[in-house]
Amino acid sequence: MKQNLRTFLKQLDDNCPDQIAHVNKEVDPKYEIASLVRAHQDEGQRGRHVANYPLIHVERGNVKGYPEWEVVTNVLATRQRLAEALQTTPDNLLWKYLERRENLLDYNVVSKGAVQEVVKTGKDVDLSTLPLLTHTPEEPAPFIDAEVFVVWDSENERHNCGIYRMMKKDKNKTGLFLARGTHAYSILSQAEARDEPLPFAAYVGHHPAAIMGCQVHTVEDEYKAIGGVLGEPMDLVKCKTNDLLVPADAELVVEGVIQPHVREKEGPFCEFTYLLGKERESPVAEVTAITHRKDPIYYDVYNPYIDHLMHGALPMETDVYRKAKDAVSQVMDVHLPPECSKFVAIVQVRNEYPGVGKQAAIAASSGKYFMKYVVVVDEEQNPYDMHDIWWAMAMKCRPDRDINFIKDAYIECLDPIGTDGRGWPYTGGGVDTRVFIDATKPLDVDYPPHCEPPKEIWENMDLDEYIRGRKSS
Ligand SMILES: Cc1cc2nc3c(=O)[nH]c(=O)nc-3n(C[C@H](O)[C@H](O)[C@H](O)COP(=O)(O)O)c2cc1C
Ligand SMILES: [Mn+2]
Repeated sequence: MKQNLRTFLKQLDDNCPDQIAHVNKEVDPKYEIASLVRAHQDEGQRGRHVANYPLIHVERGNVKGYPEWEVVTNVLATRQRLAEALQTTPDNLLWKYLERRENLLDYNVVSKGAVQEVVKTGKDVDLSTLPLLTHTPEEPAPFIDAEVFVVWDSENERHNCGIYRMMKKDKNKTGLFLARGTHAYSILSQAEARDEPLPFAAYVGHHPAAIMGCQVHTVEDEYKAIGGVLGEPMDLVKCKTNDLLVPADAELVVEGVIQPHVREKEGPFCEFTYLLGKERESPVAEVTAITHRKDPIYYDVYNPYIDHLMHGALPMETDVYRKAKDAVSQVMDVHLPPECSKFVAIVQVRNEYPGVGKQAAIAASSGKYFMKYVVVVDEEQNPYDMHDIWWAMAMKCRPDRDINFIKDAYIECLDPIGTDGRGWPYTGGGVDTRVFIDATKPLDVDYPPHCEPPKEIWENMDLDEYIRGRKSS
C-alpha cells in the first residue's frame, strides 16, 4: 500500500506510541486544540524545544461542532517523528533528505481518488464545514494552515507547490499570504501582468513527507520532488473545477481561483517566530470546490513555533548545505536550530586553511534568504549542541575580525525588526543586517590544547564507591 497520512499514524502507533497522543474528550478547534499542544510544551522542562512533544490526534466524535472529522496537529514537532516520516534515524535526517530531494520521481495520473469521495461545488461550497483551528485570540478568523498550495507555472510548464496559509473570509473566500522570494509570489505576479486569473488547488492531509516535500525549491515539476521526498511516485487525480492535479490519497482539497489585482486585508497570524505577524493587503482566493474523504482527517500545523519550523527546517538545511558544500568542500554539516526560528545557521567545517570559516559563511548565506546569522564552527564542535556553539563563540572568535556584517540584506518579511532598507521606523520590508560569525579556531595563533584528568582514571570511576550517600538506582 502507498504511504499516506493514515499509514503514518499507524506507523507511530506501532513503532513509537509515545510520539502520538490520542484525544478522546471533546475539544474546541478554537484555541483548545492549540492549547493541548501548548500544555505539552512545558512538560519536558527544556525550554520550548521539548522532547516529550507528541503528535496530537483528536479522535472522531471529539472535535466540537465537527462530528465527522478527526484532527491532527503537531505532526512533525520532534526529530524522531521527522525520522519516522523519512524512514531513517534522527542523526541521518540531513543526508536522507538530501538523497531523496535529488531523486525526482515522476507522478502517475489516476482516474479516481479517495479525496474526491465527497464533492461540493457552487452553492454547496462552505468553508465553515471544515474544522479550521484558531490558535490565538489575535487571529481575526480561522486559517487553513498546512495545505499544499498548487498552481501551474506556465513559464516553466510545471506544477509549483508550497505551503501558503489561507485565512477564512467567507464561506467561499480566503485571504492568502505569499511572501516575496517564493515561486508562488512570482507566478501570481506574472499572471497579474497578463491580467489573467490564476487557478489553484490546495491539498490538506497526506503523509507528512508529502506535505513537507513541497518545501523543495526547484524549477522541475514540484510533484516530482514531493514524490522524491516521500520515496515513491505521487498518484494524482484531476480537480473537479480546474485542470490542476491533486494527490488522490489526500484527506481534503480546496479548489479555486485568484482574480488578478484583487487585494484585501489578511492577518494578523500567529507566526513561526513565536510572534504575532502583521495585517497586510494580500491576494484573495475564491473557492470553487471542496472535496474530501467520507471519513476525513484534518491536518493542522501548530504554527506558533516548533511544528511549523520542523516542517520547514530540514528542507532549508539542505538548501544551505548544498550551496555551502558546492563552494567549500570543507563544509561537513549544517543545522538550523529550531530555537532560533530558522534565522540562524550553524555550519561545521574542517578548518584546513586560514579564511575557510568566512568562505563557508558567505557560501552558506546564499543558500536561503532567511540566514540572518551564520555561525561557522570547527569539526570538534557538535552543531546540534548549543552549549558547544556558545563555547566556540566565546573561545575561538575574535569579534573585531571574525564577526562581519552585510547591511540592508533581504532576510524575510517575518523578521519582526526588519525595515524596507531605508531605516526606521519598521516598514515591513524584511530587510536587515546579515551577520557572519567565524567561530573556527584562528590558525595564526598558538591555540592551547584541551585539558582534562587522565581518561583511564575518570572514565570507569564508580562514583558510588567514593561518595557518601550516593547510590545509583
Ligand atoms: C507550515 C508552513 C507554513 C508556511 N506558510 C507560508 C505562508 O503562509 N506564506 C508563505 O509565503 N510561505 C509560507 N511557508 C513557506 C513556503 O511554503 C516555502 O517557502 C515554499 O518553499 C514556497 O514554495 P514555492 O517557492 O515553490 O512557491 C510556509 C512553510 C511551512 C513549513
Ligand atoms: Mn517552487
